[in-house]
Formats: sequence, structure tokens, C-alpha cells
Amino acid sequence: MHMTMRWFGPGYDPVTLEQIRQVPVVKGVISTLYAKQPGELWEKAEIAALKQEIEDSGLTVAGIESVNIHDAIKTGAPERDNYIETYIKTLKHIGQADIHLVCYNFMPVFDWTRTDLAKKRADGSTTMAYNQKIIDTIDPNNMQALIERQSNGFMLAGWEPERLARLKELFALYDTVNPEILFNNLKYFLEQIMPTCDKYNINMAIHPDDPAWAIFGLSRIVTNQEQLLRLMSAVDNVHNGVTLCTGSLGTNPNNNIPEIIKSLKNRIHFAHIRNLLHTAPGQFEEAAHISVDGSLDMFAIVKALYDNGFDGPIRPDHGRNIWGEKGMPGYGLYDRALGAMYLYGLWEALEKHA
Ligand code: DNO
Repeated sequence: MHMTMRWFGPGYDPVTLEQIRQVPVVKGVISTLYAKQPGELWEKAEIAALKQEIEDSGLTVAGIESVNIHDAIKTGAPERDNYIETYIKTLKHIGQADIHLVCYNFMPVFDWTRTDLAKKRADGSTTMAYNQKIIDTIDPNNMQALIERQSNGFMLAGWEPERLARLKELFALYDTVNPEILFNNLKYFLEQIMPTCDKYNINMAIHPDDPAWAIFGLSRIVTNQEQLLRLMSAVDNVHNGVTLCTGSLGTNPNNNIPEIIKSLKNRIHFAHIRNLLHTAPGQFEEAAHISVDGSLDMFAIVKALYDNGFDGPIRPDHGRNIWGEKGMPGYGLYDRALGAMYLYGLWEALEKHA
């Protein structure tokens, strides 16, 4: 296991590499070329510059989150092969830069979705929260505004204004894309990229849908154990793997995360570990990482990863905003640093107790 933190890159992340470097045990970051639109080629020089900046600070690049997938690939549009070709070139450039992990998602239109980005908690901290009742009544065209209003002025991953400005067009593209079609489009994409992943030893790690159910009538196909295992066997190559995101899978209380971890065996390449608190059916808020603050048993989760022999990067995931920090929602420095320490502590105890 390698403890990492996410870093959005120069000009986008208010947290500095120097700060991350001072979080004990964090030796690497998970980063990206944040300005890249889905479908754009990642040039070798751009990847090299990012890597250089990170390495100059004494950290390593533990992986990329994300190389986003163009809607033509997700919807299976005629031009998908051109976009897959570009994706393959990007993977090649990433592999040549000696980076071997790529996190991505296959969610239609919206990436992670929350209804409140700064819900006040009893201790005065703020956190991100979700209420299905709001989603059921809101016009999806207003989602971008709802998120942007609460973003503290930061661009949030997956909520790129350029793409979401075309929301009506995007919804129309997915009109006929039922879960089976979406699954087949994902399978097709993975089959095309696997030879490149094999050649450069790149682990593709799909991120589960967040929340783990369909929203706004859009298909979602990465929400539970059965769907994850179906995907693993549909493209049965070790480079087709998973980002084990406890905060996404954990939105559905029926998902038994330790059991999911066990069943995925060696196909977990990356772990996003955070806790959340179920407040009512279809409602949750993001808690501090520690078990006692939320609904997930973090010890059982970390133990399941440990028992699986997990040796990829882990990162503390969304944190609360604490100590007056005006951070990017979910990605402030302080609570994620606390999370990293706690998760590492669990791991150390498991290792020493073995
Ligand atoms: C949100 C993140 C997601 C994730 C993507 C992966 O904070 O967990 O945006 O990075 O879904 O492609």
C-alpha cells in the first residue's frame, strides 16, 4: 500500500506540493492534466512537465485521476473509434512517462453528484451531502449552477462548464443508451485499449458511480458487486481493474464493501477511502474518515484490502472543510491529512499484528 493524496496540478489546486510533502507517509500524488477536455490528446511534453514539477518537490506520480472518456465512446457513436485511438495515444504517452495507473469513470453526463457542498455539521465543520429528494425535483439543467454556486470559486472535477453548457445535447445523446448498451460500449472500449495497457503495464481502474444508483433517468452500470464482477470477467485482463471507492459504493447501505473487496481479488488497483454517514434513505453526508463518525466500518474495509494483499496507491478521499480552511469542496488539506494518518495507522496496526 502506498499512501497518496490527490493534487489537481499547478494553477488549480490551492494545496501545494510542499504541504503534501509534509504529511508524514505521503510519498506520492495522484494527479492529472486538469484542463484537458475528454477526447483531447495528452502530449508527451505536458505529461513530462507535470511529472517533473511533482518530482522536483520530492514526491512521485502514483497515478493519473482521471483521463476522462469522451461521450462518443460512452454512447457508442460512429466517431468513437477516433476517440479511442486518441485515448490509446494518451495511454502510450502516460506509459512512456513510466506512469502505470489510470483512474476513469463511465458515468453518463454527470460525474459524482451532491446537492450540498457545504453542509454545516454539529462541530462547525462543513461537508458535502446528498439528498435524493432534491435530485428528484430539480431540473438537471440547474445542477451545474447549484454546484458552481457552492464551489468556493474552484473548478470541480467532472463539472467542467464547457461540457455541461451543452447539457440538453448531452441528455439527447444518452436517450437510447440503456444499461446494456452502456455496458457493451464500456466493454468495447476496454477491449480496444487492453493491448496498449499490456504493452506499457498500465492498470486501468474504473471509478464506481457516485451515488451508486441511476439519477435523472441516466443509466449507471458500476454500482455494486455484481456489476463490478461482471465487468471484470467481460474483459478478463488484470489491467482491467477497479478504483475501490468506499464513499461511492458506500452510498448504498446494501453494498457490503469488505465483501466486494474480497471478491475483486487482485483487480483493485487504487483505493479511495472515506467514510460517510447515512442520514435517511437516499440521503447521506460525508463524515470524517474515522469509523465512529460515520456509517462505514473503516477497520473492516482496510483489513479487507490488507488481507487481499493490496499493494497499490490509497488516497484519503473527500474531507470536510475544517479549521477555517476555504478549500476546494472535498479537497481541503487538513481533513484529508487527518484521514491519511488514520488510514495509515490502521494499516500499520494490521501489519504489526500479523
Ligand atoms: C470526485 C472524484 C471523481 C473521480 C472520477 C474518476 O471527487 O471521486 O470525480 O475522480 O469519477 O474518473
